[in-house]
Amino acid sequence: MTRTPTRLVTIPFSHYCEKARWSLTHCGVRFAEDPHMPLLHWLPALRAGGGRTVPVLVADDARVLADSTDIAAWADARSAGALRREPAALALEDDFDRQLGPATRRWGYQQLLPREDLLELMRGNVPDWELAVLRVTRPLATALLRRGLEVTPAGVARSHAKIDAVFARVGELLADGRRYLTGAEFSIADLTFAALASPVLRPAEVPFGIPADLVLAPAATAQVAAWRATPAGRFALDLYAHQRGLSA
Ligand SMILES: N[C@@H](CCC(=O)N[C@@H](CS)C(=O)NCC(=O)O)C(=O)O
Repeated sequence: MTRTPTRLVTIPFSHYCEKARWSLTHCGVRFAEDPHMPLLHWLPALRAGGGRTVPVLVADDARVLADSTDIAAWADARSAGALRREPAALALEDDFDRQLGPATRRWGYQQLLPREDLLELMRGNVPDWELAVLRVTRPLATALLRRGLEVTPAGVARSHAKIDAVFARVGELLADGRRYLTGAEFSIADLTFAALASPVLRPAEVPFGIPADLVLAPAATAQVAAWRATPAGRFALDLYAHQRGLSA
């Protein structure tokens, strides 16, 4: 059988895509990224055999995985267990996927959607024609994203409270001095927490997407600094500094 290189269809600044990307890197799986803008990712995702969301992985054996959790499990199986996935870690992964991911995404979009420079920031990361289409359709695209992701004052306030609650729970876990969330070893729980917290912590080591040094509005900048200063925020930033580039 002819094998084509493993391909990851993404939105470059999506944190679920970052979770999949980090899992693949950690497990030493080589892949090519196929990045697209939100809304325009639908067609490539569907064409790849996935659904409406990214990441979608098309493996070199033509297998298709359309969820970051499945991609992490697949990467781990390929690398004979490089990514620890014991039941406690999987339970935390699932909780972060359900609670933290949607909340940090909503908070991030609240900062980004009003920005005139968002499209230019993505130049070089996605096909140019996608930027041209979104430039012309920007009001409609923005309205669709706001409605689809519930980026409203009430939605953002709820998400802010949820992020605080998840960060507090992570802080409680770490309070006994453990190195990682489930004990002495780095696991999928740690990776998932850091990746899904990245839109509100903005670590410099995220390899693709919104530049970490992009200046946000003063209130958002202050909020990022406050989240960074929490035990959970410091923990995630430390994971990015020391684990993000490493294969197991
Ligand atoms: N449970 C999925 C969630 C993926 C997800 O929500 N992806 C977002 C990007 S952050 C997406 O593709 N949204 C597009 C849409 O819903 O149309 C996973 O872990 O892969």
